[in-house]
Amino acid sequence: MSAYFLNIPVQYEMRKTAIALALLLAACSASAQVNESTPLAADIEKPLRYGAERLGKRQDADMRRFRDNRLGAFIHWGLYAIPGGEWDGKVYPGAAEWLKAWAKVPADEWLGLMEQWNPVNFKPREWADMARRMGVKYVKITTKHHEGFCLWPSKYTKYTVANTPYKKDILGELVKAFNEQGIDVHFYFSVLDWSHPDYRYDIKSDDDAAAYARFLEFTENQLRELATNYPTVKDFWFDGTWDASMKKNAWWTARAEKMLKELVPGVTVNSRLRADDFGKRHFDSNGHLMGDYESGYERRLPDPVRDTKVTRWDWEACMTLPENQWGYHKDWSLSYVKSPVEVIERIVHAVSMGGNMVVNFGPQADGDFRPEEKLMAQEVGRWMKRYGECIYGCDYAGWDKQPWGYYTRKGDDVYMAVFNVPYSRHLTVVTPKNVKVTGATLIGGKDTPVTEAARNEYLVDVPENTPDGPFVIKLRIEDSSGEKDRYRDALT
Ligand code: JFZ
Repeated sequence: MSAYFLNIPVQYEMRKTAIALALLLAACSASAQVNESTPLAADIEKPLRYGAERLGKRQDADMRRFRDNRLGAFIHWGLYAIPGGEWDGKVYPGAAEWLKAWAKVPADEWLGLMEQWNPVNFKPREWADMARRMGVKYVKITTKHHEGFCLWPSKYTKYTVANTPYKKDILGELVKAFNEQGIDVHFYFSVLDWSHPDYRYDIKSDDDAAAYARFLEFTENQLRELATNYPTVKDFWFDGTWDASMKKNAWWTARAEKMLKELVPGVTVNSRLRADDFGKRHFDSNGHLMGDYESGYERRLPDPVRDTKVTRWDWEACMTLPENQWGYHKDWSLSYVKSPVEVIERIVHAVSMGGNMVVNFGPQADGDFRPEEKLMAQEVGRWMKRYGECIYGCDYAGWDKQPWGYYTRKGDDVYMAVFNVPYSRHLTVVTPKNVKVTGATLIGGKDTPVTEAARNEYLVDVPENTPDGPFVIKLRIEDSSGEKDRYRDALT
Protein backbone atom coordinates (compact mmCIF):
# COMPACT_ATOMS: atom_id res chain seq x y z
CA MET A 1 0.00 0.00 0.00
CA SER A 2 2.59 2.48 1.06
CA ALA A 3 4.67 1.54 -1.97
CA TYR A 4 1.73 2.49 -4.17
CA PHE A 5 1.47 5.96 -2.62
CA LEU A 6 5.19 6.39 -2.69
CA ASN A 7 5.18 5.45 -6.33
CA ILE A 8 3.12 8.39 -7.40
CA PRO A 9 5.62 11.15 -6.64
CA VAL A 10 8.48 8.96 -7.76
CA GLN A 11 6.87 8.38 -11.13
CA TYR A 12 6.02 12.05 -11.33
CA GLU A 13 9.63 13.00 -10.65
CA MET A 14 10.79 10.46 -13.20
CA ARG A 15 8.45 11.85 -15.82
CA LYS A 16 9.69 15.36 -15.14
CA THR A 17 13.27 14.17 -15.52
CA ALA A 18 12.39 12.34 -18.73
CA ILE A 19 10.79 15.46 -20.20
CA ALA A 20 13.74 17.61 -19.19
CA LEU A 21 16.08 15.05 -20.75
CA ALA A 22 14.07 14.93 -23.96
CA LEU A 23 14.12 18.73 -24.18
CA LEU A 24 17.84 18.76 -23.54
CA LEU A 25 18.44 16.11 -26.19
CA ALA A 26 16.30 18.01 -28.69
CA ALA A 27 18.29 21.17 -27.99
CA CYS A 28 21.57 19.31 -28.31
CA SER A 29 20.68 17.62 -31.58
CA ALA A 30 19.33 20.92 -32.91
CA SER A 31 22.63 22.59 -32.19
CA ALA A 32 24.60 19.66 -33.58
CA GLN A 33 22.65 19.81 -36.85
CA VAL A 34 22.41 23.56 -37.01
CA ASN A 35 21.95 24.71 -40.55
CA GLU A 36 24.09 27.80 -40.87
CA SER A 37 21.52 29.51 -43.06
CA THR A 38 18.78 29.32 -40.44
CA PRO A 39 20.00 30.87 -37.21
CA LEU A 40 18.69 29.15 -34.15
CA ALA A 41 16.05 30.65 -31.94
CA ALA A 42 17.84 33.10 -29.70
CA ASP A 43 16.67 31.32 -26.57
CA ILE A 44 18.87 28.30 -27.20
CA GLU A 45 21.96 30.26 -28.32
CA LYS A 46 24.38 30.72 -25.45
CA PRO A 47 25.81 34.21 -25.24
CA LEU A 48 29.55 33.96 -25.93
CA ARG A 49 32.34 36.51 -25.81
CA TYR A 50 34.82 34.34 -27.68
CA GLY A 51 32.57 32.31 -29.96
CA ALA A 52 32.25 32.41 -33.77
CA GLU A 53 32.46 35.90 -35.31
CA ARG A 54 30.40 34.88 -38.28
CA LEU A 55 27.78 32.39 -39.42
CA GLY A 56 28.49 30.50 -42.63
CA LYS A 57 31.34 30.71 -45.13
CA ARG A 58 33.47 33.79 -45.75
CA GLN A 59 32.74 34.95 -49.32
CA ASP A 60 35.49 37.55 -49.88
CA ALA A 61 38.15 37.25 -52.60
CA ASP A 62 40.90 35.96 -50.27
CA MET A 63 38.70 33.20 -48.91
CA ARG A 64 37.59 32.29 -52.43
CA ARG A 65 41.22 32.04 -53.42
CA PHE A 66 41.97 29.80 -50.45
CA ARG A 67 39.03 27.58 -51.46
CA ASP A 68 39.66 27.56 -55.21
CA ASN A 69 43.30 26.57 -54.69
CA ARG A 70 42.07 23.21 -53.38
CA LEU A 71 45.43 21.41 -53.47
CA GLY A 72 48.29 22.28 -51.15
CA ALA A 73 51.52 20.79 -49.82
CA PHE A 74 52.57 20.64 -46.18
CA ILE A 75 56.23 20.93 -45.29
CA HIS A 76 57.33 19.68 -41.88
CA TRP A 77 60.93 20.71 -41.49
CA GLY A 78 62.83 21.19 -38.26
CA LEU A 79 65.58 19.75 -36.06
CA TYR A 80 63.71 16.40 -35.99
CA ALA A 81 64.89 15.84 -39.58
CA ILE A 82 68.44 15.34 -38.23
CA PRO A 83 67.86 12.25 -36.04
CA GLY A 84 65.05 11.07 -38.40
CA GLY A 85 63.31 8.99 -35.74
CA GLU A 86 66.45 7.48 -34.16
CA TRP A 87 67.88 8.43 -30.74
CA ASP A 88 70.80 6.75 -28.97
CA GLY A 89 70.78 3.87 -31.43
CA LYS A 90 67.08 3.15 -31.04
CA VAL A 91 64.58 3.72 -33.86
CA TYR A 92 61.18 4.92 -32.61
CA PRO A 93 58.22 4.06 -34.87
CA GLY A 94 56.13 7.08 -33.76
CA ALA A 95 55.96 10.41 -35.61
CA ALA A 96 59.53 11.63 -36.16
CA GLU A 97 58.70 15.24 -35.20
CA TRP A 98 57.68 13.90 -31.77
CA LEU A 99 60.97 12.01 -31.18
CA LYS A 100 61.97 14.36 -28.38
CA ALA A 101 58.90 13.15 -26.47
CA TRP A 102 59.22 9.44 -27.38
CA ALA A 103 62.89 9.28 -26.34
CA LYS A 104 62.37 11.68 -23.39
CA VAL A 105 65.18 13.98 -24.53
CA PRO A 106 65.63 17.07 -22.31
CA ALA A 107 64.97 20.36 -24.16
CA ASP A 108 68.54 21.68 -24.06
CA GLU A 109 69.94 18.40 -25.34
CA TRP A 110 67.38 18.38 -28.16
CA LEU A 111 68.07 22.00 -29.07
CA GLY A 112 71.76 21.08 -29.20
CA LEU A 113 70.85 19.62 -32.60
CA MET A 114 70.99 23.20 -33.83
CA GLU A 115 74.78 22.81 -34.07
CA GLN A 116 74.14 20.26 -36.82
CA TRP A 117 71.56 22.29 -38.77
CA ASN A 118 73.33 22.82 -42.08
CA PRO A 119 71.11 21.90 -45.05
CA VAL A 120 73.73 22.38 -47.75
CA ASN A 121 71.48 20.88 -50.45
CA PHE A 122 68.60 23.23 -49.71
CA LYS A 123 67.53 24.86 -53.00
CA PRO A 124 64.38 26.89 -52.44
CA ARG A 125 63.84 27.42 -56.17
CA GLU A 126 63.91 23.68 -56.78
CA TRP A 127 61.39 23.18 -53.99
CA ALA A 128 59.14 25.73 -55.66
CA ASP A 129 59.58 24.05 -59.07
CA MET A 130 58.68 20.68 -57.62
CA ALA A 131 55.56 22.14 -56.01
CA ARG A 132 54.49 23.88 -59.21
CA ARG A 133 54.99 20.72 -61.25
CA MET A 134 52.94 18.77 -58.72
CA GLY A 135 50.12 21.27 -59.23
CA VAL A 136 49.88 22.56 -55.67
CA LYS A 137 48.62 26.11 -55.37
CA TYR A 138 49.85 26.69 -51.85
CA VAL A 139 52.39 25.39 -49.38
CA LYS A 140 52.02 25.23 -45.62
CA ILE A 141 55.40 25.53 -43.90
CA THR A 142 56.19 24.72 -40.28
CA THR A 143 57.58 28.04 -39.06
CA LYS A 144 57.93 26.48 -35.60
CA HIS A 145 56.87 23.00 -34.54
CA HIS A 146 56.42 21.76 -30.96
CA GLU A 147 60.22 21.57 -30.47
CA GLY A 148 60.41 25.39 -30.54
CA PHE A 149 63.10 25.74 -33.25
CA CYS A 150 62.23 28.63 -35.60
CA LEU A 151 62.87 28.52 -39.35
CA TRP A 152 63.05 32.32 -39.27
CA PRO A 153 65.47 34.52 -37.27
CA SER A 154 63.02 35.42 -34.50
CA LYS A 155 64.32 38.06 -32.14
CA TYR A 156 62.29 36.62 -29.25
CA THR A 157 64.25 33.38 -28.80
CA LYS A 158 67.74 32.08 -29.42
CA TYR A 159 66.42 28.84 -30.88
CA THR A 160 66.36 29.91 -34.52
CA VAL A 161 68.07 29.25 -37.84
CA ALA A 162 70.19 32.38 -37.26
CA ASN A 163 72.11 30.53 -34.53
CA THR A 164 73.00 27.47 -36.59
CA PRO A 165 75.95 26.83 -38.92
CA TYR A 166 73.60 27.52 -41.84
CA LYS A 167 72.57 30.94 -40.46
CA LYS A 168 70.25 31.85 -43.34
CA ASP A 169 66.55 32.70 -43.03
CA ILE A 170 65.01 29.50 -44.42
CA LEU A 171 61.47 30.81 -44.17
CA GLY A 172 62.29 34.04 -46.00
CA GLU A 173 63.95 32.13 -48.84
CA LEU A 174 60.99 29.79 -49.15
CA VAL A 175 58.41 32.57 -49.15
CA LYS A 176 60.32 34.33 -51.91
CA ALA A 177 60.84 31.22 -54.05
CA PHE A 178 57.24 30.00 -53.78
CA ASN A 179 55.76 33.44 -54.37
CA GLU A 180 57.91 33.79 -57.50
CA GLN A 181 56.19 30.68 -58.84
CA GLY A 182 52.76 32.08 -57.97
CA ILE A 183 52.35 29.66 -55.07
CA ASP A 184 50.71 30.96 -51.90
CA VAL A 185 52.52 30.44 -48.62
CA HIS A 186 50.68 29.46 -45.46
CA PHE A 187 52.33 29.40 -42.04
CA TYR A 188 52.01 26.43 -39.70
CA PHE A 189 52.63 27.61 -36.12
CA SER A 190 52.62 25.50 -32.96
CA VAL A 191 51.57 27.37 -29.84
CA LEU A 192 52.79 24.43 -27.73
CA ASP A 193 56.54 25.09 -27.39
CA TRP A 194 58.82 22.56 -25.67
CA SER A 195 61.75 24.99 -25.72
CA HIS A 196 60.12 27.68 -23.61
CA PRO A 197 60.39 27.54 -19.79
CA ASP A 198 57.12 29.47 -19.35
CA TYR A 199 54.98 27.04 -21.35
CA ARG A 200 52.34 25.37 -19.16
CA TYR A 201 50.10 22.39 -19.96
CA ASP A 202 47.61 23.56 -17.35
CA ILE A 203 47.21 26.49 -14.99
CA LYS A 204 47.14 25.21 -11.41
CA SER A 205 48.72 28.06 -9.44
CA ASP A 206 49.39 31.78 -9.54
CA ASP A 207 52.91 30.99 -10.68
CA ASP A 208 51.53 29.00 -13.61
CA ALA A 209 49.22 31.87 -14.49
CA ALA A 210 52.10 34.37 -14.44
CA ALA A 211 54.38 32.10 -16.48
CA TYR A 212 51.69 31.38 -19.06
CA ALA A 213 50.88 35.09 -19.35
CA ARG A 214 54.54 35.69 -20.23
CA PHE A 215 54.39 32.80 -22.65
CA LEU A 216 51.35 34.21 -24.42
CA GLU A 217 53.09 37.56 -24.77
CA PHE A 218 56.10 35.79 -26.29
CA THR A 219 53.82 33.89 -28.68
CA GLU A 220 51.99 37.05 -29.67
CA ASN A 221 55.33 38.75 -30.36
CA GLN A 222 56.39 35.90 -32.61
CA LEU A 223 53.11 35.98 -34.50
CA ARG A 224 53.36 39.74 -34.98
CA GLU A 225 56.93 39.26 -36.17
CA LEU A 226 55.88 36.64 -38.74
CA ALA A 227 52.95 38.71 -40.00
CA THR A 228 55.09 41.84 -40.27
CA ASN A 229 58.26 40.35 -41.76
CA TYR A 230 56.49 38.13 -44.30
CA PRO A 231 53.47 40.19 -45.35
CA THR A 232 52.61 37.96 -48.35
CA VAL A 233 51.61 35.15 -45.98
CA LYS A 234 48.07 34.04 -46.83
CA ASP A 235 47.15 31.84 -43.90
CA PHE A 236 48.04 30.87 -40.35
CA TRP A 237 47.45 27.22 -39.47
CA PHE A 238 47.65 26.81 -35.73
CA ASP A 239 48.56 23.64 -33.94
CA GLY A 240 49.45 22.62 -30.38
CA THR A 241 46.43 24.42 -28.96
CA TRP A 242 44.78 21.47 -27.26
CA ASP A 243 46.16 21.84 -23.73
CA ALA A 244 44.05 22.91 -20.74
CA SER A 245 46.14 26.09 -20.42
CA MET A 246 44.94 27.25 -23.84
CA LYS A 247 41.32 26.27 -23.23
CA LYS A 248 41.42 28.39 -20.06
CA ASN A 249 42.73 31.34 -22.10
CA ALA A 250 40.16 31.35 -24.91
CA TRP A 251 40.23 35.15 -24.91
CA TRP A 252 43.76 34.98 -26.24
CA THR A 253 42.84 32.73 -29.18
CA ALA A 254 40.20 35.26 -30.27
CA ARG A 255 42.68 38.09 -29.79
CA ALA A 256 45.45 36.39 -31.80
CA GLU A 257 43.07 35.81 -34.72
CA LYS A 258 41.96 39.44 -34.62
CA MET A 259 45.54 40.72 -34.48
CA LEU A 260 46.65 38.65 -37.48
CA LYS A 261 43.63 39.80 -39.48
CA GLU A 262 44.47 43.41 -38.74
CA LEU A 263 48.13 42.97 -39.67
CA VAL A 264 47.51 40.92 -42.84
CA PRO A 265 44.28 41.95 -44.55
CA GLY A 266 42.43 38.95 -45.98
CA VAL A 267 44.53 36.36 -44.12
CA THR A 268 42.78 33.10 -43.26
CA VAL A 269 43.03 31.24 -39.94
CA ASN A 270 42.15 27.63 -39.16
CA SER A 271 39.68 26.54 -36.52
CA ARG A 272 42.33 24.70 -34.52
CA LEU A 273 43.51 27.94 -32.94
CA ARG A 274 40.24 28.68 -31.29
CA ALA A 275 38.48 27.91 -28.04
CA ASP A 276 35.32 29.60 -26.75
CA ASP A 277 34.32 30.84 -23.29
CA PHE A 278 33.65 27.25 -22.18
CA GLY A 279 36.90 25.89 -23.61
CA LYS A 280 35.01 24.34 -26.53
CA ARG A 281 37.28 24.02 -29.58
CA HIS A 282 36.78 24.34 -33.37
CA PHE A 283 32.99 24.73 -33.11
CA ASP A 284 31.74 27.02 -30.35
CA SER A 285 29.16 26.08 -27.71
CA ASN A 286 26.39 27.05 -30.18
CA GLY A 287 27.75 24.74 -32.87
CA HIS A 288 29.21 27.52 -35.05
CA LEU A 289 32.63 27.18 -36.64
CA MET A 290 35.33 29.45 -35.21
CA GLY A 291 38.09 30.70 -37.49
CA ASP A 292 37.66 30.55 -41.26
CA TYR A 293 37.83 26.86 -41.98
CA GLU A 294 37.69 23.59 -40.13
CA SER A 295 41.02 21.77 -39.82
CA GLY A 296 40.17 18.58 -37.95
CA TYR A 297 40.29 16.11 -40.86
CA GLU A 298 43.75 14.80 -40.43
CA ARG A 299 44.72 11.53 -42.08
CA ARG A 300 40.99 10.78 -42.54
CA LEU A 301 38.14 12.19 -44.60
CA PRO A 302 34.40 12.76 -44.21
CA ASP A 303 32.20 9.91 -45.41
CA PRO A 304 30.69 10.92 -48.80
CA VAL A 305 27.22 9.67 -47.86
CA ARG A 306 26.90 10.24 -44.11
CA ASP A 307 28.93 13.41 -43.59
CA THR A 308 27.54 15.84 -46.19
CA LYS A 309 27.05 18.40 -43.42
CA VAL A 310 30.72 19.36 -43.90
CA THR A 311 29.75 21.03 -47.19
CA ARG A 312 28.18 23.83 -45.14
CA TRP A 313 31.53 25.20 -44.03
CA ASP A 314 35.02 25.50 -45.51
CA TRP A 315 37.48 22.82 -44.46
CA GLU A 316 40.94 21.60 -45.22
CA ALA A 317 42.28 18.10 -44.62
CA CYS A 318 45.91 17.06 -44.49
CA MET A 319 47.56 13.69 -45.00
CA THR A 320 50.87 11.90 -44.62
CA LEU A 321 52.30 9.33 -47.03
CA PRO A 322 53.19 6.76 -44.36
CA GLU A 323 50.68 6.11 -41.61
CA ASN A 324 51.71 9.05 -39.42
CA GLN A 325 55.05 10.64 -40.25
CA TRP A 326 55.11 14.40 -40.79
CA GLY A 327 58.78 15.12 -40.18
CA TYR A 328 61.51 13.11 -41.91
CA HIS A 329 61.78 9.54 -40.60
CA LYS A 330 64.64 7.39 -41.89
CA ASP A 331 62.64 4.16 -41.95
CA TRP A 332 59.45 4.22 -43.98
CA SER A 333 59.24 0.43 -43.96
CA LEU A 334 57.62 0.65 -40.52
CA SER A 335 54.17 1.45 -41.90
CA TYR A 336 52.23 1.30 -45.14
CA VAL A 337 53.13 4.09 -47.59
CA LYS A 338 50.35 5.39 -49.85
CA SER A 339 50.72 5.13 -53.60
CA PRO A 340 50.28 8.16 -55.88
CA VAL A 341 46.82 6.88 -56.91
CA GLU A 342 45.77 6.75 -53.27
CA VAL A 343 46.97 10.33 -52.86
CA ILE A 344 45.01 11.39 -55.94
CA GLU A 345 41.91 9.67 -54.64
CA ARG A 346 42.14 11.57 -51.36
CA ILE A 347 42.54 14.88 -53.20
CA VAL A 348 39.43 14.19 -55.29
CA HIS A 349 37.51 12.88 -52.28
CA ALA A 350 38.18 16.10 -50.34
CA VAL A 351 37.14 18.37 -53.22
CA SER A 352 34.01 16.26 -53.85
CA MET A 353 32.96 17.15 -50.29
CA GLY A 354 33.82 20.84 -50.61
CA GLY A 355 37.21 20.67 -48.90
CA ASN A 356 40.89 21.26 -49.61
CA MET A 357 43.63 18.63 -49.41
CA VAL A 358 47.18 19.18 -48.23
CA VAL A 359 49.79 16.50 -48.92
CA ASN A 360 52.74 16.37 -46.52
CA PHE A 361 56.47 16.40 -47.25
CA GLY A 362 59.17 15.86 -44.61
CA PRO A 363 62.42 17.06 -46.20
CA GLN A 364 65.72 15.48 -45.19
CA ALA A 365 68.18 17.31 -42.94
CA ASP A 366 70.39 18.07 -45.94
CA GLY A 367 67.58 20.02 -47.63
CA ASP A 368 66.70 17.48 -50.30
CA PHE A 369 63.56 15.33 -50.54
CA ARG A 370 63.51 11.56 -50.23
CA PRO A 371 63.01 9.73 -53.55
CA GLU A 372 59.51 8.45 -52.59
CA GLU A 373 58.28 12.00 -52.15
CA LYS A 374 59.83 13.19 -55.41
CA LEU A 375 58.16 10.34 -57.28
CA MET A 376 54.80 10.98 -55.64
CA ALA A 377 54.97 14.71 -56.49
CA GLN A 378 55.78 13.83 -60.09
CA GLU A 379 52.95 11.29 -60.46
CA VAL A 380 50.36 13.52 -58.81
CA GLY A 381 51.58 16.38 -61.02
CA ARG A 382 51.17 14.32 -64.16
CA TRP A 383 47.57 13.54 -63.22
CA MET A 384 46.81 17.13 -62.16
CA LYS A 385 48.15 18.45 -65.43
CA ARG A 386 45.59 16.46 -67.39
CA TYR A 387 42.66 16.43 -64.96
CA GLY A 388 43.27 19.44 -62.69
CA GLU A 389 40.16 21.18 -64.03
CA CYS A 390 38.09 18.81 -61.85
CA ILE A 391 40.00 20.04 -58.79
CA TYR A 392 40.81 23.78 -58.96
CA GLY A 393 37.82 26.00 -58.29
CA CYS A 394 35.59 22.95 -57.92
CA ASP A 395 33.16 22.06 -55.19
CA TYR A 396 30.56 19.63 -53.90
CA ALA A 397 28.14 18.65 -56.67
CA GLY A 398 25.32 17.44 -54.45
CA TRP A 399 24.61 14.37 -56.59
CA ASP A 400 24.13 10.91 -55.10
CA LYS A 401 27.42 9.12 -54.52
CA GLN A 402 28.10 6.25 -56.94
CA PRO A 403 30.50 3.33 -56.44
CA TRP A 404 32.73 4.26 -59.41
CA GLY A 405 34.14 7.34 -57.70
CA TYR A 406 33.40 11.00 -56.99
CA TYR A 407 31.68 14.01 -58.54
CA THR A 408 33.01 17.53 -58.43
CA ARG A 409 31.39 20.61 -59.90
CA LYS A 410 32.26 24.04 -61.22
CA GLY A 411 29.21 26.02 -62.37
CA ASP A 412 27.49 23.89 -65.02
CA ASP A 413 30.44 21.54 -65.40
CA VAL A 414 30.01 18.31 -63.50
CA TYR A 415 33.03 16.01 -63.36
CA MET A 416 33.10 12.27 -62.75
CA ALA A 417 36.43 11.13 -61.34
CA VAL A 418 36.42 7.38 -61.93
CA PHE A 419 38.48 5.17 -59.63
CA ASN A 420 36.59 1.86 -59.94
CA VAL A 421 35.56 0.69 -63.39
CA PRO A 422 32.50 -1.61 -63.21
CA TYR A 423 32.53 -4.91 -65.13
CA SER A 424 29.53 -3.68 -67.16
CA ARG A 425 31.64 -0.71 -68.30
CA HIS A 426 28.60 1.49 -67.72
CA LEU A 427 28.89 4.25 -65.15
CA THR A 428 25.60 4.97 -63.44
CA VAL A 429 24.70 8.61 -62.94
CA VAL A 430 21.60 9.60 -60.98
CA THR A 431 20.83 13.28 -61.37
CA PRO A 432 18.78 15.54 -59.15
CA LYS A 433 15.28 16.46 -60.36
CA ASN A 434 15.30 18.82 -63.37
CA VAL A 435 18.87 18.00 -64.30
CA LYS A 436 19.52 16.19 -67.57
CA VAL A 437 22.79 14.77 -68.84
CA THR A 438 23.19 15.60 -72.53
CA GLY A 439 26.72 14.43 -73.21
CA ALA A 440 30.02 13.23 -71.78
CA THR A 441 33.69 13.69 -72.71
CA LEU A 442 36.81 12.04 -71.38
CA ILE A 443 39.13 14.86 -70.33
CA GLY A 444 42.06 14.88 -72.72
CA GLY A 445 40.13 12.42 -74.95
CA LYS A 446 36.92 11.93 -76.89
CA ASP A 447 33.19 12.00 -76.28
CA THR A 448 31.66 8.87 -74.85
CA PRO A 449 28.03 7.67 -75.24
CA VAL A 450 25.38 8.44 -72.64
CA THR A 451 22.06 6.59 -72.53
CA GLU A 452 19.03 7.45 -70.47
CA ALA A 453 18.14 4.34 -68.48
CA ALA A 454 15.25 5.77 -66.47
CA ARG A 455 14.05 9.14 -65.33
CA ASN A 456 17.07 10.96 -63.85
CA GLU A 457 19.21 7.89 -64.38
CA TYR A 458 21.89 7.68 -67.06
CA LEU A 459 24.53 5.22 -68.14
CA VAL A 460 27.81 6.73 -69.24
CA ASP A 461 30.02 4.32 -71.18
CA VAL A 462 33.56 3.88 -69.93
CA PRO A 463 35.54 5.53 -72.73
CA GLU A 464 37.66 3.42 -75.03
CA ASN A 465 41.42 3.62 -74.46
CA THR A 466 41.36 5.22 -71.06
CA PRO A 467 44.85 5.68 -69.67
CA ASP A 468 45.96 3.52 -66.75
CA GLY A 469 44.68 4.72 -63.42
CA PRO A 470 41.87 7.09 -62.51
CA PHE A 471 40.38 9.23 -65.27
CA VAL A 472 37.86 12.05 -65.43
CA ILE A 473 34.73 12.50 -67.53
CA LYS A 474 33.17 15.89 -67.95
CA LEU A 475 29.37 15.88 -68.30
CA ARG A 476 27.27 18.29 -70.28
CA ILE A 477 24.09 19.00 -68.41
CA GLU A 478 20.84 20.91 -68.71
CA ASP A 479 19.86 22.25 -65.36
CA SER A 480 16.39 23.75 -65.19
CA SER A 481 16.23 23.58 -61.42
CA GLY A 482 17.25 27.24 -61.14
CA GLU A 483 19.66 26.11 -58.45
CA LYS A 484 22.85 26.54 -60.37
CA ASP A 485 25.82 27.07 -58.08
CA ARG A 486 23.62 26.48 -55.09
CA TYR A 487 26.41 24.71 -53.29
CA ARG A 488 29.00 27.31 -54.00
CA ASP A 489 27.58 30.79 -53.78
CA ALA A 490 24.56 30.42 -51.56
CA LEU A 491 24.90 32.81 -48.68
CA THR A 492 25.10 29.99 -46.21
C1 JFZ B 1 49.72 17.76 -35.00
C2 JFZ B 1 51.17 17.62 -34.65
O1 JFZ B 1 51.31 17.13 -33.35
C3 JFZ B 1 51.84 16.72 -35.65
O2 JFZ B 1 53.22 16.60 -35.36
C4 JFZ B 1 51.67 17.33 -37.04
O3 JFZ B 1 52.30 18.59 -37.10
C5 JFZ B 1 50.19 17.46 -37.35
C6 JFZ B 1 49.95 18.16 -38.66
O4 JFZ B 1 49.53 18.21 -36.33
O5 JFZ B 1 49.09 16.53 -34.69
C7 JFZ B 1 47.75 16.44 -34.63
C8 JFZ B 1 46.95 17.54 -34.49
C9 JFZ B 1 45.56 17.38 -34.48
C10 JFZ B 1 45.01 16.14 -34.62
C11 JFZ B 1 45.81 15.03 -34.75
C12 JFZ B 1 47.19 15.19 -34.75
N1 JFZ B 1 43.61 16.00 -34.67
O6 JFZ B 1 42.88 17.03 -34.61
O7 JFZ B 1 43.09 14.89 -34.86
